[in-house]
Amino acid sequence: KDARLDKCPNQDIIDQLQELLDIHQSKPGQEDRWRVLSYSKSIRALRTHPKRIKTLNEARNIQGIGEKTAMKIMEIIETGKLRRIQFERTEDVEVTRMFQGIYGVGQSTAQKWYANGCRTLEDLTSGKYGVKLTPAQEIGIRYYDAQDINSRMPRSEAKAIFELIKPIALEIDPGLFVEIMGSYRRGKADCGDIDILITRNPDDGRSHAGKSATEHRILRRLFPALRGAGIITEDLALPDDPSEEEVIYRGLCHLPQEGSRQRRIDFLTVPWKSKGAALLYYTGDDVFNRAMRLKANVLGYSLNQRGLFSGVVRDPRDRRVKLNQGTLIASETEEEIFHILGVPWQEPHERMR
Ligand code: DCP
Ligand code: MG
Ligand code: MN
Repeated sequence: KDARLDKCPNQDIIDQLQELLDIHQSKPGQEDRWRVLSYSKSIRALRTHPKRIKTLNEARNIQGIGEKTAMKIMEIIETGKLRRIQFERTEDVEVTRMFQGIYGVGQSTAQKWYANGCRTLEDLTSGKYGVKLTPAQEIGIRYYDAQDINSRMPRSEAKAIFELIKPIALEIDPGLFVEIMGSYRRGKADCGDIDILITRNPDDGRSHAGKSATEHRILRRLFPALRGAGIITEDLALPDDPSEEEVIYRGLCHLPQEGSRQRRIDFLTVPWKSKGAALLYYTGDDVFNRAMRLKANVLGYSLNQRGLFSGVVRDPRDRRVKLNQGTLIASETEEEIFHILGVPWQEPHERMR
C-alpha cells in the first residue's frame, strides 16, 4: 500500500466514501455517474487534508467537498459508518460487482448478464442463460476463487519472476532490451501485474537473430520458452496481427514452485525507434499519462506509446479517430519528450497523482 495513504488522519472516512463510490460505479444511471465524480473529488480532497476532521463546518470548508458529502462525513465521524451503504447494496449491485471481479468483465457485460437472469458464477458457465464467454473470461472465472489474479503481489515477487524471464529472453536474442515497467518501475511496494517492455536495437552487432527478426518473431519464440520453464501458465490475449510492429501479450504466470500464486503479466514490444515513448507510456501511471497526452494536445501534438507526433488531423465527429499518421517529432528517449512538452523531468517514482 502507498505509505502516504496510511498516515492519512481521515482514512476511515475515505474508506466509507470509496465504498459508496464503488457501489455507484456499478450502477448505470446518469445520477450515479455524477455521484462517482463528486465522491472521487471529495476523496482526493480528504487525502491531502492534513488533520482529522471534527466538525461539520470544517468538512464544509474543504475545497471540493459539498454540503451533502459534509453531512455524510459527520455521520461517519459520529456513528463510524454510513447507513446509505446498506441501503444501496441491493442484489443487482452485489451481483454486478461480483461479475466485474472476473478478469476481462466490465460494467456493461456484468449488467447484461444480470439482466439475462444470471446471479452466480455457476449461472455464467451453465449454458442456460445464453452467455458467451471469451477465453479470457473463462480463465477469469476459473481463477476467481483463488483470489490470485485479482490481488496485488509484493514487489519482491514481481522482481523474482522478472529475473527468471529476462535471461530466457536474452538467450533467444542477446540484443534485446528487456525491462520491467508499470507500478514496479514507479517503485511501488506492490504490483497489480508485471509489465514487461521488449524492444531490440536492429544495429546491435551482438544479435544473432539478424536484422530481419521482428518483434513478433521474438515473442513467438519467447512465450513457448516461458511456458516450458513453467513460468507462463495461461494466455489471456495473444498478439493478433503478425504484421504489426507493436505487439501486446496478456497472460498469467507464477514462480515455478510449489504453492506459488497465479499472477497477471503483460508484455509490450515496440520498434527500437519508439523506445522512449514506450518507456514513458508503460511507466505510467495512467493519470500521469493522461496529463501528458493532454499537454501534448494543447500544444497541437499527439502522444502515444509510439511517439510524439505533429500535424495529426482528427475526425471532428469523434476526436479519438485520427485521419492521418502525422509527423514523428520525438520518440527515442523519455527526456526529449518531456523537453518538447515543456514538462520538467520527473523520475518514475514521481509520476503519479
Ligand atoms: N496505461 C495507460 N492507460 C491505461 C492502461 C495502462 O496509460 N488505460 C499505462 C500506464 C500504466 C502502464 O500502462 O502505468 C501499465 O498498466 P497497468 O494497468 O499494469 O498499471 P500499473 O502497472 O501502473 O499498476 P498496477 O500495479 O495496478 O499494475
Ligand atoms: Mg502493472
Ligand atoms: Mn499491466
